[in-house]
Amino acid sequence: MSDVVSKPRRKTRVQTQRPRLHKVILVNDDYTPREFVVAVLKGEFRMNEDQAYRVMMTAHRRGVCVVAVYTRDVAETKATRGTEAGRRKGYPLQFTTEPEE
Ligand code: TYC
Repeated sequence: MSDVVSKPRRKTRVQTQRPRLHKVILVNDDYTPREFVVAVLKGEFRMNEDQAYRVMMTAHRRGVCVVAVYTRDVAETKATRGTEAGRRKGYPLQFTTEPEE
């Protein structure tokens, strides 16, 4: 029989990783009507009129605006749906995604 007794490890570190969040970003363009952008933000991102108007105007003035953060799948799905809503009407509206730092 073996007499080797190994010391138990003093600490087992259990680390639960949170999923990295991804930003959905609204990109300005010169053609999509403001009211349409507001309607897409309300329909796809559960914003009220006031929130949607502010986000639209921020993108309009600054070029881009972060709309919201989600897990990667949700962010990509919402960005695609928003972009497609514009394309169906012939607008170049664009939503992109980017991982949070
Ligand atoms: N710049 C557009 C206009 O003047 C409105 C607009 C705002 C379009 C934000 C896209 O992400 C956007 N009609």
